[in-house]
Amino acid sequence: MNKIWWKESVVYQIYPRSFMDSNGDGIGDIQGIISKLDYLKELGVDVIWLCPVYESPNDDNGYDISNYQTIMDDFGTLADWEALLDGLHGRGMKLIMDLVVNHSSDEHAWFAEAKTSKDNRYRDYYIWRPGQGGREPNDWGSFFSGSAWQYEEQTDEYYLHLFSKKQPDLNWENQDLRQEIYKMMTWWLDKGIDGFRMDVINLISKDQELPSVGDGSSGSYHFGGQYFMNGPRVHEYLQEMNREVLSKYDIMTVGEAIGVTPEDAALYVGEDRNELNMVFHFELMDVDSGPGGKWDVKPWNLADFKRIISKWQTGLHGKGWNSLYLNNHDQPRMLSRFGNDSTYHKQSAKMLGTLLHTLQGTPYIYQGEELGMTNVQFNSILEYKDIETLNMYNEYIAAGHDEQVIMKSIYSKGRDNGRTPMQWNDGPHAGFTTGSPWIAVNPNYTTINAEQALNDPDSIFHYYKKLIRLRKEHNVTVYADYRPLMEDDHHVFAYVRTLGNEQLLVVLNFFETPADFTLEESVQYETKQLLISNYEVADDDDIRQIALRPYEARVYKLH
Ligand code: ISL
Ligand code: CA
Repeated sequence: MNKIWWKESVVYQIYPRSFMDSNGDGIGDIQGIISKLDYLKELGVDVIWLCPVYESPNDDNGYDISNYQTIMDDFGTLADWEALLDGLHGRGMKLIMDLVVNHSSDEHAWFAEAKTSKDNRYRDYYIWRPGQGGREPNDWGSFFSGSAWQYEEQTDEYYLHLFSKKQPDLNWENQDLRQEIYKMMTWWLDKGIDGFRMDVINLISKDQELPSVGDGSSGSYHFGGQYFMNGPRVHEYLQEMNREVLSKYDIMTVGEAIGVTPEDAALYVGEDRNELNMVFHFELMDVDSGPGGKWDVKPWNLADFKRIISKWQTGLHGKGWNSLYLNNHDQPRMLSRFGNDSTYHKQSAKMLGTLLHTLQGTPYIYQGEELGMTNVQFNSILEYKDIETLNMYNEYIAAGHDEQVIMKSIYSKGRDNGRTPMQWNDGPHAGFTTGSPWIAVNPNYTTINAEQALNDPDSIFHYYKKLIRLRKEHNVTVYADYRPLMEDDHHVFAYVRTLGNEQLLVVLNFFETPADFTLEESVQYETKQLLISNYEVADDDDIRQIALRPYEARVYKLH
């Protein structure tokens, strides 16, 4: 057992725009976060992952960066940011920053230069190609709808943008660009940050042929992932980054990695690879996507859900470390998606939280999850702000899809579900702002809010606090291996984790219907200790056979 601080940490993700507004302009900001540091300390999290706070025209809420070394005006100043870092460190917490270097903003000074002429010294920081027969250089579609190429009149060429057209992809083939990025990362690390979350980091190396996916006959755009996911030079780049920057600091790194399998992931996080510490994979987030992708919503089932988790738990065991998350700023709220956000609000939120904190890996809590915040259903598309959602809506409407069907998929998958303001209390705008919020507050703030949760000893918040504490008190919750139980059962998710002579038994009823759990004979023990549960449980309860109540969760330590 190789003890490492980031394996024992619980991370809390902050989406600054929606966390807390300090000055009444309706936009969350750094001083707002500072005013809530005691709340975070009370919860007990160890590390804060701060989504981008850099200068940005906000085409994609800060994921389009126009200056990597200044703070966005909406959020405050560099002095505010330093006060945040000090405030966290002073309370024994750490800070990791979002690193968005697959692309920059088209308003970044590099791009402003690059587009002026083919021989500009920054031209090659981006990916330019001439058109093909009056069309784009290839048939790749953007993640945010339409072509992945944008025509630039001035030089009569197209540039690649896997995301919005205001997010041109950076050309990692260019060594000067890579050095600029390493210099920038070093600048932040020297300020004392504790690591990076790296945005879509497995997309930075593109197949230099940039081949089309189809044969051109359909005229439509296709997902070109095979040519840029885990591309030819990605590991070379990350090893270079590690050698020149990361290895010089005691930090943690987590890379967002689209379309990776556990085998791919092992190449990024393998302990002998000198690349990253963890990746975020998407397999679980795709469990309710049909063949048409994320907007093609299909019902998920527990068998698939368990299989994916088991595959990652066993696939990386002994090779590299897992990251654990059930939602974030790009995903619907976990409770509305995998739990029950009405009748069993509290029970199912606690059940999901139990899963998150009792697997092998580092748990990531997304802001509001600890309160049981839910998805939102705005009546009109005009209330939605997210570029991915709005572009999809416009494209589908233009293609003649039914508006109600589109709205339904937005209700279940839209990113704004996770971006409504934090619900601090039952006052106006949930106490998030004294002004008018940039995106509407979820109307359920009158019952779901932090003030209420802090005052209720039985709240989701207090349960999360206990889960986090358990990870500190029992090494078995962090380091133990994982073995699934009742694998084919469609209602119960159960597993046992073993570290030396200690075992952790986790039993979760994933649904409203009562379900039976049977502990297989192979799991032997002399004493049992109930570590946490979301219902009252008698001390002498027989764990060989449990009649589980709706969304019941129990964790035992066995000796
Ligand atoms: O979840 C997704 C799949 O449809 C996308 O919403 C998301 O764009 C993708 O997961 C990549 O996410 C990251 O990079 C994007 C940014 O919009 C996301 O917020 C970020 O997490 C581009 O920087
Ligand atoms: Ca503000």
